Amino acid sequence: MRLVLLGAPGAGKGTQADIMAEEFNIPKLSTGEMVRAEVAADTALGKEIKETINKGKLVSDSIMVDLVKNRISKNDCVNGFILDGFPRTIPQAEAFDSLIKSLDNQSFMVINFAVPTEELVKRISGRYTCKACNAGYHKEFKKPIVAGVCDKCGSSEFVFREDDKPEAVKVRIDVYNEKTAPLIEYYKKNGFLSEVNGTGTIEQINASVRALVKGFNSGFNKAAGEA
Ligand code: G5P
Ligand code: MG
Repeated sequence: MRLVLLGAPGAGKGTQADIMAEEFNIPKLSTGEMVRAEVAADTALGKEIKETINKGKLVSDSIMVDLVKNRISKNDCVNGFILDGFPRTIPQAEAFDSLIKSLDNQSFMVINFAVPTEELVKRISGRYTCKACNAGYHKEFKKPIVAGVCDKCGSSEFVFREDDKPEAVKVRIDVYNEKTAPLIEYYKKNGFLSEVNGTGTIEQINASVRALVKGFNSGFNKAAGEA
């Protein structure tokens, strides 16, 4: 299964990608995590893009397309993957279409999470992640089972994202509206788009995502069987 998750900053892409990746045993390819890892490791690329990311702006299309191309060519992607945060501009979507065509032209599903801006800000302002394993939490919506201890790895060190500061969040939302929101129309036109009302609990949104994926997979298997 190939799944592309679209949505504004804080819409829940990463949260749902983690759940679905575990359930389907396919990797989550988060371009945000990829670029943050470059910054944390202080690589040449990390140095080049650090300021852009921290200010809430987009990294260039050519860098992002190369990162994704490389990542998708790895063996663990042969049975599918979940893209979280890519594509994010029309040129990235076009490059992704070409990449899929050059691979095997197998269809993919796009799910867009629609969440009102005030809710996005609430989600982002309460978010924190485990420093050791990157598991995501929220002060109100997703607390660890044992306070102060990561559910996944037991670490007690947590971090906040530099680009979750209010000035950068405002830029990220503006950039989303200008560059990424047009992808909704792009994928509507080619018929790949499904939409989820992203307001609710994580479990409620997950139930909607699962229902859509189930429908897509059964249609896909039927088509494959008929071919
Ligand atoms: P990222 O890392 O892709 P954004 O801005 O697209 O960053 P972000 O902020 O990571 O997206 P998300 O993944 O959609 O948001 O949201 P999330 O973390 O799952 O959820 C947010 C919070 O709400 C969490 O605390 C969670 O617990 C809670 N929550 C989640 N779901 C629900 C729900 O259903 N209900 C409730 N009540 N709560 C919920 O990109 C970062 C930067 O990297 C660069 C750019 O600089 C970008 O700004 N970058 C790229 N640049 C160019 N092109 C690309 N393709 C790029 N990709 C990354
Ligand atoms: Mg995310």
